[in-house]
Parts: sequence; C-alpha cells; structure tokens
Amino acid sequence: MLDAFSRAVVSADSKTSCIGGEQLASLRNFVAEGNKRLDAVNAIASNASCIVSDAIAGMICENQGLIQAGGNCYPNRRMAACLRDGEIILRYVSYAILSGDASVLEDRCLNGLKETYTALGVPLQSTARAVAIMKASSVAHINNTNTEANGGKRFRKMEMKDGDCSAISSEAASYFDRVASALS
Ligand SMILES: CCC1=C(C)/C(=C/C2=NC(=C\c3[nH]c(/C=C4\NC(=O)[C@H](C)[C@H]4CC)c(C)c3CCC(=O)O)/C(CCC(=O)O)=C2C)NC1=O
Repeated sequence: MLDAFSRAVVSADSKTSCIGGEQLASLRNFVAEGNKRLDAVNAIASNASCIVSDAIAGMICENQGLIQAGGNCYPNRRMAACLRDGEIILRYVSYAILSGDASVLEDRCLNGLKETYTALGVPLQSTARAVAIMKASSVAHINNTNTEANGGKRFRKMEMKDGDCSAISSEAASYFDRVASALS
C-alpha cells in the first residue's frame, strides 16, 4: 500500500535517482492543497451511510428484480451483504483519496473482487450502477453542490470554505471509475 510520498520514493528508487524537480513540485502541491483533500474525505465519511443507502436504493429502484426471489439482494441476508459491500467500497475509495494513491483500493478491496462476485452470482453491472450513483453523490458532497431535491429529508450541507475543488473531485471520481473498471 502506497501514498503520494511513498509512491515518489519507490519510483525514484526504481530509477536510482534522487527525488527532485517535477516530483517535488507535485508533492509540494499535494501538501499545499492538503486541506481540500481532508475536507473531501470528511464530506464522504460524514455522509457515508446516506451515500451508500441512497445508491443501493437507486440501483434497486431501477431493477426491482434484485429484491424478488432469485434476485441477488433477496432475501435480507443478501440485501445486508450488498449494503455492507457498498460501505466497504466507499470506505476504500475514501482511503485512496486520503493517501492520494489508488493502491490501497486496488490491493485490499478490488483485487479478486470480480472473481468473487462472479463465483457468487453477484451481478457486476448492478454493482457498477450502485458505484456510479455513489460517485455522483460523493462528488456533489465534495463540491458542496448537493441539493435538497436530491437529498430529500436527509439533505445536509457541510461547513466548508468555498474554493476550487475541481482537481480533488476529479481525482475522487477517478477512484470510483477504477472500481467500475475492475468489475467490468
Ligand atoms: C475488504 C474488501 C471486501 C469486499 C469488497 C468483500 C466483498 C464480498 N461480498 C460478498 C458477498 C455478497 N455481496 C453482495 C452484493 C450485491 N448483491 C447485489 O445484488 C448488488 C448488485 C450488490 C451490492 C451493491 C451480495 C448479495 C453478497 C452475498 C451473496 C451470497 O451469499 O449469495 C462476499 C462473500 C462473503 C460474504 O457473503 O460475506 C465478499 C467476500 N469482502 C471483503 O472483505
């Protein structure tokens, strides 16, 4: 498992070079923009159960066969496993955002997940759909653009300083995309 700093070390070592130039500039930026990263992680972690349950509910709304006999969210044991998996995936995405590196997500969550799902008959496309909804709602929480129309009764705005969050939100989006591509 690596983070932005250890990634720079590993990559420099593989070339027997010192860390400098571009790598140092990129780490300097990582530190300078660090509060945005922490706010992004907080935006997801503080709304995790809402993000997960909304995504699984949305996935089921679009495909109600999932909760009928023979569906992979039926009976309740499987529904619980699905909600738990949504939480696991979101948690690992938040670790990747915190460390600025996807390796924790890849190594500890995605490695072998497609094979496990295939063996258990967990539908990959439905999982990808739930992940896509989690991505949309997480990015909205990071950018603080979530609306009452989408949030309903549980709508809540985070206390955050206004600023340009485009870099951190597209980085976050890229980790969700990695989940989707690992399952495709
Ligand atoms: C650390 C990382 C980690 C991950 C990611 C993980 C996933 C994981 N999900 C599982 C099951 C499962 N996962 C789902 C998930 C779903 N079913 C659906 O229809 C939806 C599309 C989807 C939710 C979005 C279900 C229903 C099961 C139970 C399947 C069964 O027992 O038949 C299992 C089999 C063991 C178990 O049931 O607990 C694993 C290992 N475990 C881990 O330790």
